[in-house]
Amino acid sequence: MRLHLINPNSSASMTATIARAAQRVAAPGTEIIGCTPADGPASIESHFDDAVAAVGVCEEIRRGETAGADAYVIACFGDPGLHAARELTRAPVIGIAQAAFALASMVATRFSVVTTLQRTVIMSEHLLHAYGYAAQCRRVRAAEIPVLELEDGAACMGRLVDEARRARDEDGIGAIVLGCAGMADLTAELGQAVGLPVVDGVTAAVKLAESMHQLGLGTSKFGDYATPPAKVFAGRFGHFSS
Ligand code: 2AL
Repeated sequence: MRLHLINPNSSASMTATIARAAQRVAAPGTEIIGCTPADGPASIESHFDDAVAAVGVCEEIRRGETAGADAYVIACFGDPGLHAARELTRAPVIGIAQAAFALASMVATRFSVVTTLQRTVIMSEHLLHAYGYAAQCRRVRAAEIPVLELEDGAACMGRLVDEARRARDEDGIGAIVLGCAGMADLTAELGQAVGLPVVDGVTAAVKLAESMHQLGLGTSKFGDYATPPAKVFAGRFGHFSS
């Protein structure tokens, strides 16, 4: 199985970190192909970053369709471009936020999210409502760590542990969801420090993608995930014309 792991931001070193975490949990027959968009923001920490990154994600799906991808993971906690990406393929497309919420809701009735910057909290809250998990999430907390600082995991661990312990002690929860793909390699250490199940969306999404592939479950082409109507795109989006 060829799993295209799309890091929607343009930081290749972060793609490598995410791909290593994915490879550690992947089944022997799963090939993880880390993809970094050529164009886009270095990190995704605002609605603007999210909107621009979504185009890069769509471009990576189009590339993946030519390369023979069997499944895609969108490895940013805002799930940028998820619905658009699903329109462009019959393969499963998993967003790490939706994957993490799904698994967290099966190990605990209540969970909290520990994410990066306070300004991204609303983005996670919007997704919780959109996906139907708002009732199970007690709180989305920010550790005030810029995304690219996560590349030095040791320097961030103290702030993440402090926020996760506050969630454990104050929120009445049974599990914690990590709110950034760049936290994927810190999951086990955080779980040990906090003593609760810690759900990372990257690894959750990889295992869900493998399950869907094995079950023969792809993205429906019946309804709104059908291929978008052919039309002309102007200017620098001309390559989307069909
Ligand atoms: C993220 C993420 O997962 N990747 C990125 O660039 N930004 N999420 C976040 N909450 O800041």
